[in-house]
Amino acid sequence: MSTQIDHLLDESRRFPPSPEFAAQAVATEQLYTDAAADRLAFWADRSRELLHWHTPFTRTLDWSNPPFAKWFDDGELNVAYNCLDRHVEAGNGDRVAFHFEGEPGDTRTLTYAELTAEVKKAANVLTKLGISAGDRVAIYLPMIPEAVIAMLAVARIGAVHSVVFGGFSADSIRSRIDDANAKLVITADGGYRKGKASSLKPAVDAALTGGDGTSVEHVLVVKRTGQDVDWTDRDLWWHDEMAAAPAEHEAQPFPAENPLFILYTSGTTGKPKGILHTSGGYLTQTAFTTQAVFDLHPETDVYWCTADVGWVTGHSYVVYGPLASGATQVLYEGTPDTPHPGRWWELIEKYKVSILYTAPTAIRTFMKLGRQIPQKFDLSSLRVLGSVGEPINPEAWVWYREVIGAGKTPVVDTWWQTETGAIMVSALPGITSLKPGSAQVPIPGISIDVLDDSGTPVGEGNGGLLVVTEPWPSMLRGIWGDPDRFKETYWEKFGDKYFAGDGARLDDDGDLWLLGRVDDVMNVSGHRLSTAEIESSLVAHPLTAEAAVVGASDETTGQAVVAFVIIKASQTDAASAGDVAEILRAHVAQQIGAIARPRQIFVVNELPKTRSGKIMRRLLRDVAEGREVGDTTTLADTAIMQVITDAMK
Ligand code: 6R9
Repeated sequence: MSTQIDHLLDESRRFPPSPEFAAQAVATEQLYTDAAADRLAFWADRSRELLHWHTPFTRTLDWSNPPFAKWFDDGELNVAYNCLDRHVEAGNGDRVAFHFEGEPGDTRTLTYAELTAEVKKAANVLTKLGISAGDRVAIYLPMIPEAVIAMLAVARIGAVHSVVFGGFSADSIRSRIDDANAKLVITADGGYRKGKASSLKPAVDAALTGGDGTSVEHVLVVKRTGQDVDWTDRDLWWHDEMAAAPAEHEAQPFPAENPLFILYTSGTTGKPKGILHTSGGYLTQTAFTTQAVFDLHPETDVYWCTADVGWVTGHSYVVYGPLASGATQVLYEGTPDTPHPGRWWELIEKYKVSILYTAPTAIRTFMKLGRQIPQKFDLSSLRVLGSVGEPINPEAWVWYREVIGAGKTPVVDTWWQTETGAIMVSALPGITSLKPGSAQVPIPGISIDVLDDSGTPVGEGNGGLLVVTEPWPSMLRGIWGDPDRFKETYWEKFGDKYFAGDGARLDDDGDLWLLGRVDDVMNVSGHRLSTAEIESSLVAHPLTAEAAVVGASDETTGQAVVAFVIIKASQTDAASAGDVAEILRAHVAQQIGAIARPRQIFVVNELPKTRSGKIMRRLLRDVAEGREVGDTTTLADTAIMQVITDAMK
């Protein structure tokens, strides 16, 4: 890691904004000045300017009971009204909200008026099914318009959605439904991925059978692929319910701190954390950052964030931020390489996309395929490019700008997390002189620092731990049902400062370089996975005695899951090492989801442990990355690494 960082810090290329871009930019220097003068007044101004408040707020921040923040808490608003009706009322009902493109090539255009009408009907369906404010609704859908409609309908009636990524398994759905006591699940028969129909409903069916019963009363099923599905008494077709639902629905105001959604994310222990976000502060910061960071001009831009709504990026930068801003978006269901490796570029040409927001793992994949593929398409509509999910290495950054952005578009590298709800660190196009590989500076109104282990700021030129030093509007309000874990995970280390779990370095200009997680959380293709969660899945299999999982660096996905397992003595004859690896890879995919499937599994006789019994993952990472094994002096058995390395030859 350290040689890589030294190399990064040698990066001397700079890309100042062009005068033409700066002249038309949404963000101005004044934002930094205002935020520095009075941070709370700055956010109050943004909130009043960007949102419609049914009842205006008079209090900006209540931090009397840290770390439980309340923003704008005496105000009332309706999140869906802010994303829909008000644009229609302002005369923009005919503006396209979504250009939807299914993987097989089917398309659907939804204007703001049409999207509003769909959400009103869906809100009536939910009410008829007994859902009211505060109830939890699980959503397990492909990237189709109904995913957005379902989320907004839940928000419209003041209920709480918990979106479960469509790639997750029945067990993952079950644990999320149980943790939040969801009353309703919204799913589909299936969706299109990699050129074929893949099923979704069977996973929901499996999640709802067995165990001690479930809180779920109904399952609402969108017909997407038309494949056969099993049917039970609790199931209802989405299209039947929508056809029968009244068209009118008036959005009621809810308090600013009304819960909006729960989104589960990996922590350092096995159990995913239900990150809770609320309404007014979250919508303020997602709307502000959509406009300032991506330089969104909603009348003329076509914006495409490629994230799935199952991840926080899809929540904040497909649904809430862009819709609150009145943006026109592209929504694409499928994989980037179906039916051909130029599909994304074809979509950009077709819809004249001007703002593209995607992840480094995708950019690196395209780099490997070669520039001749994007060069076949007209990408001249692009004017801003964004990156999120993991550090973007300078070479990928420069390729992105040169090949996709014709050597002229700003590239903004945006650092944030499920917990932060919205972008926290990013250049602002039109203002910042860009530095490839660095996320650069906190956005206006956000206070970030880098501390050493004892809590002292490291200062420029040094590395340490990234913290947020002041509460921010879109911050998580807690972990669902577990206030103690919320305090322990994020606040215990530095008292009054939010500990993000990322290492970072401040360079001599004061720009931030993100260095990856400092805990046992991996980042695979921009998705967070916990080593502990995959280890517990592996040891749950009858073949496995012990398991250790590490994130090994991977050219394409950033990190890849590599597992070391010890097979139970009673099972060693049962299967060959090769078979064992295959069986266990399939097992993890089935238990957690395909994204967690280990790239490699090594069967070993022992694991390297300290005298206190902690697995030394650092050493296993050396092995997995093909490096010379580092310092083994704290191992209980110093010979063990030699045995493991030999066994892998
Ligand atoms: C939005 C999102 C959060 C973790 C975060 C960090 C990594 C995200 C990054 C980045 C370097 C960036 N991360 N953006 N690292 N540069 N621009 O990805 O949320 O899934 O919760 O992941 O991702 O390690 O802590 P989430």
